[in-house]
Amino acid sequence: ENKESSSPRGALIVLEGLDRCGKTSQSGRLYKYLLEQGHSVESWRFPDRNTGVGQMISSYLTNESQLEDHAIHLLFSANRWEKRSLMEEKLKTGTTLIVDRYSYSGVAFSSAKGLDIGWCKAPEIGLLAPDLVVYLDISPEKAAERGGYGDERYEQLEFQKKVAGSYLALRDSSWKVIDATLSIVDIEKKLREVVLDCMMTCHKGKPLSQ
Ligand code: DGP
Ligand code: NA
Ligand code: NA
Repeated sequence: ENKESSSPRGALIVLEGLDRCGKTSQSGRLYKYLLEQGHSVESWRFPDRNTGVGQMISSYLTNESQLEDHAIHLLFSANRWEKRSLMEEKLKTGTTLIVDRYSYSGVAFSSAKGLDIGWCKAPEIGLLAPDLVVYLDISPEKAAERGGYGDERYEQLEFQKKVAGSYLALRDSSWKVIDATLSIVDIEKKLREVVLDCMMTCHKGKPLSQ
């Protein structure tokens, strides 16, 4: 029997939410936990600021450069495309990926600027489909209270309100929504539950899709 095709694949787990919803620290905690449990797992994030495209995105986000709204949208998307083949390879060889932001951020943030939602979705077609999307739910007002926003371009209450509306429109019944105002430990517990359940389904042979 072919070893590679019979070994269980990894799961593509995506965390989404407004800025300061706690996504980044929860993905770190989840990563540590899965590693300790002996799983093959990696923690990823988008934008990945380490690539050439990622550096252009980073200077846009820190207001060091200006880019037309459609142009930056396509760069964010390109940043996901440039990691696609590595992503597929990792998943197929059994590594679970915990990904902090993905295509949904792309669509939510750009459509919040008023770009057509269909146009926003188009460049994401053909990227790998997540096995699980977890949305850490917090109101824009509560998020803004959390130690204040940094200096980055999108970290403003009025804009985050629009992003929240976009996420609400994007959500479907497959998303797992976790109340991001619960304690860190309670969020972590709920997150582990939905993630372990998803990993089990992937191990059982649920195919990877686009
Ligand atoms: P983060 O590194 O997670 O703080 O993300 C940086 C900021 O960029 C954050 O405000 C969310 C936003 N963002 C992430 N992905 C995309 C995307 O694909 N398109 C747009 N327009 N914004 C994004
Ligand atoms: Na941010
Ligand atoms: Na973040």
